[in-house]
Amino acid sequence: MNPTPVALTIAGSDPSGGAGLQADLKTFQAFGVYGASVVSVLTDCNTLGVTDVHVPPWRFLARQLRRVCSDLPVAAVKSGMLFSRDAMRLTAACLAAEQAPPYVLDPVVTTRRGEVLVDSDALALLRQRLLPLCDLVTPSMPEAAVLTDQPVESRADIERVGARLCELGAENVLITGGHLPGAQSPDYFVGRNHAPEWLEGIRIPSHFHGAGDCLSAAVTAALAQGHSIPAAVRIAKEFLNQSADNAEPVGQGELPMAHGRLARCYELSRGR
Ligand code: PXL
Repeated sequence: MNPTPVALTIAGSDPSGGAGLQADLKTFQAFGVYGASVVSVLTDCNTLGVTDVHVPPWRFLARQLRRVCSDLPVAAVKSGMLFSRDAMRLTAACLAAEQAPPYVLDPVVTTRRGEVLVDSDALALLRQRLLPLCDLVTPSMPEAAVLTDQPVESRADIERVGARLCELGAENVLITGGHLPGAQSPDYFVGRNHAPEWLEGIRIPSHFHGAGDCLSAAVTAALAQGHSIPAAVRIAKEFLNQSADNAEPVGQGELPMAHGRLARCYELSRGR
């Protein structure tokens, strides 16, 4: 019998459980993938927003990374809210190793409400060190705008900054189009070896908490299972649609995704 694949998230903690490493672990679980989590930062956050951030000492993060990576056979890694320069530097050092597993970079730098989730001096490091290391980067439109320093409001803007993110070193880019006006909510997928492609989708008219985390975690889980990047992107998009469709208002603000109730996706991803 094949052992259960292991996926690692290096991410922030969301105590309300809808975003951050908690969302990642729930998503890994839904795929039947064993989830490990290294905590980069702690947030004071719920479905209504983020009010505070606590950064643990960098040595503690370094120790967590060493302990987990020297123990578990990690088959795929994602990073989420790293926040600080130190967390980015340590993540880059960990992923620059020769035998590093596939790496999905969720560039968590801002929320839909405009809350800033990155230290002001850390953005350059994200661009310079992490983008060139990743196999896939998964920005929302506002995140793509921050990363490229260009406005992202239309499909044409998305196509332009998608090419720019490849130039900056990303192997593959998936920009989510949830902030486009209208009834459609397409995602744009482009890679160095992948012709640009719009993955069409219908907007589900709610505001979600942790949707981007769920998407990048689902890609990571599918990669840990051995899928190619294009296949993992398709599986993840389907997972996201289902978890959005099944989302319920658990708290008083945005809807957390329904990661936990989607065991069927796991079967889908294994069957492909
Ligand atoms: O969804 C972005 C995000 C990622 N990580 C953490 C968060 C949030 C948004 O609230 O709190 C820890």
